[in-house]
Amino acid sequence: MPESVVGRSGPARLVRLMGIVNVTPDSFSDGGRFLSPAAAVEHGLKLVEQGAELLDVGGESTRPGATPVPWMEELKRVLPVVEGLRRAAPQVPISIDTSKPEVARAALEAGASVVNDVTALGDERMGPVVAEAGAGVCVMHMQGTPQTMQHKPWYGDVVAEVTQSLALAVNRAVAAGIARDKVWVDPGIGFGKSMEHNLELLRGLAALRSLGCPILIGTSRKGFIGALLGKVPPERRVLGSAVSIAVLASRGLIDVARVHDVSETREALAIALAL
Ligand code: HH2
Repeated sequence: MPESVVGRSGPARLVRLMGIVNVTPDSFSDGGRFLSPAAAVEHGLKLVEQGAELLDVGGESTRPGATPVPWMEELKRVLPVVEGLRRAAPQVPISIDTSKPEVARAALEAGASVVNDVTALGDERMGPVVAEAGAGVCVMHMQGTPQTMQHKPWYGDVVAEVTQSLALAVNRAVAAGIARDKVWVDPGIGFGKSMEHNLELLRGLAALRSLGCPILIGTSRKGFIGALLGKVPPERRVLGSAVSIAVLASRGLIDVARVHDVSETREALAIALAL
């Protein structure tokens, strides 16, 4: 590899883009836009055209203060979308963004192959559901719950504590029977973290490499980007989000980026990796 693509923390590497398909009325940046299954499927297909290699379908907002959704309602939102995407784009892997085993099981049966669990297998029934399906899992770090997480997040050493917590989550996944090479880790940007915590984590992301799992990152349109740019709303955080992914990729720190804006991120990545 030429010297010029070797970043501070390791060689730049290709990053897979996970396109976000939120089927919710209240997501922080795209809530209510894709409520009908047809609109959500169409959006997912557009993201694939733009370069998404996998799609993350979610039916419950986890923004700070979000109201939890009963599993039957969540399932009603996501199932037709998973089924529709499976039919329309059978080659594209689908991940289901849920922490509820009932929703995960149905989505896996309908063709999803990854469970994106922001509670890192918080419900002890989740691990076996993923294992029985032979599926993959993304375990994400969160301090508290979406209802409480931004009240007063506190850490002694945020990088060490998140790494340790994710190590335990990986062990839980493997103990439940999930193949180790199907476990991804995610530090959970914005989930029980202040702006400084988010920045420290992103700067120290190399520590997560010690876990030996692919690293997924979700900076897309998040609050810390809005704050860095001077309190701009989610729809004006596109460029900042793309830059965050390009910088992390050029340092070789991430493997999968969960993004709303696939085209823009892909362009930023193309330049960052070429340089
Ligand atoms: N962020 C959100 C939701 N799911 N999953 C992972 N693994 N990592 C993340 O950073 C992550 C996630 C929140 O973003 P979004 O889905 O756009 O908003 P909402 O939760 O309001 O639907």
